[in-house]
Amino acid sequence: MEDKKTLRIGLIGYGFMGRTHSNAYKRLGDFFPELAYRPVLKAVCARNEERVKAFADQWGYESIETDWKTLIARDDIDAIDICTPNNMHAEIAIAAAEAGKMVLCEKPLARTVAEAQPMVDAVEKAGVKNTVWYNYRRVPAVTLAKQLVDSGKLGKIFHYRANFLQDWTINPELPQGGEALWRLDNDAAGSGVTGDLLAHCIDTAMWLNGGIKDVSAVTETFVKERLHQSTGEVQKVGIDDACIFHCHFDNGSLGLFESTRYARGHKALYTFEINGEHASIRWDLHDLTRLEYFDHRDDSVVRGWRSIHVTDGDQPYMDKWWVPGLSIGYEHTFVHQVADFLKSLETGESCSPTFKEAQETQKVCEAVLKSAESRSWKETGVDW
Ligand code: SOE
Repeated sequence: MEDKKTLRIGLIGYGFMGRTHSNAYKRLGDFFPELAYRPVLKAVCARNEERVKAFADQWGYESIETDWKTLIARDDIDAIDICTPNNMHAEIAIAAAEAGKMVLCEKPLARTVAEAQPMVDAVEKAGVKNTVWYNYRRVPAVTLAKQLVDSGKLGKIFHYRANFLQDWTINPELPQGGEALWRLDNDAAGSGVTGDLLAHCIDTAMWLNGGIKDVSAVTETFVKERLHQSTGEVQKVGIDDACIFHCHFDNGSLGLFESTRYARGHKALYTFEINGEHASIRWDLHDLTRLEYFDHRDDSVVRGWRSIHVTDGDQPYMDKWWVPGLSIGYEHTFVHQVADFLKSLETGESCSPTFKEAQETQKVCEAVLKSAESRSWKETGVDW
């Protein structure tokens, strides 16, 4: 164990995502013992000293900082992990790269394409490893979907359909801004469901089905004003509460995407379906272990949708966990991303999605918002 190389982590932000990443670093060594590197929880940083200390004690961080600039200046930190609200990603990531640190950044990369570009430039100029936590790619069933598409089993793709539905902001009394509710504040988040939820769908979609060429979108903000927690005043809501768009992919297929935080009864219903000339696949986050598959080439008397329980050792990532038939869940997707990041340190390859790849998702998000605003089709400019 101790002859392993270490990756000393400095985590910034201790909200929900800070917990998912911390859990991943802690679990890694137990399930991926073959990796040459192991993460070390060196420091966690947040403004509130008492609370960051409590977080460090709970999750086993060796030290705390209350100023991210001090954290970045430390020479006992190799990688900065950014789990702050979106409006802080750029400044921190650029400073970290300039200080020669590797950077792992929560999604979306930034609020806009313009804000993300200097982040891409900074990591490339510094030559530091970087990745963006689009974790759903690393659900074993989703990675299996990628293998099936890449193998050509589906044939020519005609349709890509994705939804990400939630219902947690229906209450108009819910304030915007502040610690747990910054996702409702346009200044902090950059957008609503487009950057928060559709960004996941777009990342997966382009990974599975290639670049998105152009988009036509509609957005809606159902609750127009909310109390702002920082100012204490009722303020206009700037985020999109719901967004629907359709698009052309570079490969000629059509895409249809919908996201909302107003779908009563749905908590995090991320689903996608791909229809190809020979076969179709579909996946559902609420039943994330399963990949549904239909193959028209099957013998007609037994032809039908099959539900593949992705738990066998020859299926993606599953040789690392239990025995066939026993499931893993949401938190493991982050463990897989850490494993792939550490592996990339060994191989010298990049850990996808890199900042550069995540910038392509930003381009689609921005085209979607511009399309909705102008009520017209927009080219994305994506180079996939
Ligand atoms: C929002 O509720 C949220 O937590 C997103 O920010 C995450 O990226 C998504 O995975 C689950 O929903």
